[in-house]
Amino acid sequence: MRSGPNPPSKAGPTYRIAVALPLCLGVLTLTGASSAPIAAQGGATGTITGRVRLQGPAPPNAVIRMGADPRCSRATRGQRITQDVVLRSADGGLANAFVHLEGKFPATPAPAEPVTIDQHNCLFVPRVAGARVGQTLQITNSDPTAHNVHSVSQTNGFNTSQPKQGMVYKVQLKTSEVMIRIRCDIHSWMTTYVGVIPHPYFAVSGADGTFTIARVPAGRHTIAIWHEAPSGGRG
Ligand SMILES: [Cu+2]
Repeated sequence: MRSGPNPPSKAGPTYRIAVALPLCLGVLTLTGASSAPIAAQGGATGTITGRVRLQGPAPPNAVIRMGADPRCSRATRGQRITQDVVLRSADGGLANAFVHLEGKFPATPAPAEPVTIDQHNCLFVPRVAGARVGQTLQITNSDPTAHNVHSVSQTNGFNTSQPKQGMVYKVQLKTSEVMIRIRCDIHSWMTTYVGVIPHPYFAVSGADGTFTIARVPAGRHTIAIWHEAPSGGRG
């Protein structure tokens, strides 16, 4: 693990981080943002970029058998659908890590647009998402079969059926939570996770493991990284 600032640019300092995440929760402390030149700018912000990497080979993802619902089987015929718990790029990048800053930040309004999750071909898409406290989560059933969205959460709980294609469910997320697990009670293999954060400083790592958190206030920050793998998706 290493961290450190690049020379400040017009857009603000950029921090590049390489994180080795051997399939466990990782917490990275980023230092350097509190250096005098940056603090002296007053109100300065910077961009944190990083890459979550998995050392060693990725464990195999289980194949999903959709035979319990012929409509799901038809939609995915000829495809090898897997439970994409660990997605590792050829050079070690780990996708679907939820990265967020810890600590308190000045209050800002949540975005008016919702965070969207689709149920497509009997899978939740995306598998991992992030949202603000107060933001709306919108879940759509795009399949010609019945789904159900059941949040396994104490404070952001919901459980509703979506029996028809095209149905849309909206819910306002009330409290911070890392992570809400949402499942479909009809199709046991369907799982998605949503991290709910009281500030805008979070990201989900992409296919190559990279992430970007923009407009971060100058200072010393701690980054927390969550990944589904420790519980094997059965949390
Ligand atoms: Cu379902």
